[in-house]
Amino acid sequence: MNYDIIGDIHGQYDKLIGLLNHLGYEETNGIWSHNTHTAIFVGDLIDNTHVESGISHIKTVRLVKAMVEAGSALCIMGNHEFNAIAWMTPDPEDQTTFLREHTPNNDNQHKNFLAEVGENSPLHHEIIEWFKTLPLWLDLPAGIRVIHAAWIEEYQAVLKPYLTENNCLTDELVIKASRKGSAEYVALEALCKGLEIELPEGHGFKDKHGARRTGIRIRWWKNLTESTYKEVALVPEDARDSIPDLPIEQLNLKAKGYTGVPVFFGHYWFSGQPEPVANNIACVDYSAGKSGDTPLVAYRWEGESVLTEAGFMFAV
Ligand SMILES: [Mn+2]
Repeated sequence: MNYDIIGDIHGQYDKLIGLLNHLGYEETNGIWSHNTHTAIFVGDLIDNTHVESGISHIKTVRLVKAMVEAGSALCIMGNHEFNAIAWMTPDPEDQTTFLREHTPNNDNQHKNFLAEVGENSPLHHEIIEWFKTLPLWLDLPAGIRVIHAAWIEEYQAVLKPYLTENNCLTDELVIKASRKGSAEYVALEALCKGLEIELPEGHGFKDKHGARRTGIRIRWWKNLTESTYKEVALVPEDARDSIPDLPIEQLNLKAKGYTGVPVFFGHYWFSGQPEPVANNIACVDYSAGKSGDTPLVAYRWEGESVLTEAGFMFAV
């Protein structure tokens, strides 16, 4: 099997059409497909804080859903699809609230999607029901794996008892994974949002909003037991000098370095020239969600066990 693994779209419909054309997909009766390749979407189809002519949440979801239903694509769940489900699911313990709180911050991330589909409309319900059918990860017989942010088997094992046989969420897991601090919450956060660790006492950095932070997102694919904070930190370049070049102290490390078959993920808003982060690991999110000409990126996989820069494709 040949697969095109496509990064986070965040409603950028025009970029999606541009990429599908570039990859040689064709539209027949409203459904995009390719003769020899199957598309795989890594999640985060929705949520863009901008309103622009090239952005359409509805058209993006409809296009991907039609491909999945026709068998020309697979799609997994991103953190934004999970959030969308939790946003409209009443808390069974307090029916006046929702599993994802309707706070101003949460609303800000989601409001453009809600405005487009019409909150609580039949279309909104239809889309959320479809999101619930998206698996959390794919482990394909052809020899590739796909997850939204981080492939960490210890956390996958935590969720496995609450997943369907196709690795989709059950209603029970949507509730459990919405309870801050629960094992299921921690596991889902890690898989869909990546690993974070605390810096040693007294260390911190300024994020892009100028706020001081003491926790860092990390390169989960590195062997953390042999790395320093500075080596694994995923922080803005101008913050890197603030990160200590000290061995990582945390004892409950989940990531010992990934050594399996090729794994693809999105989520990280990478920039620059796309390239694998290791022979068997590649991120396909190069910030297509941003305005302007940041590309929607795909990796065209044709059976290789060593991933290469040449495998990345995007319309320029
Ligand atoms: Mn994401």
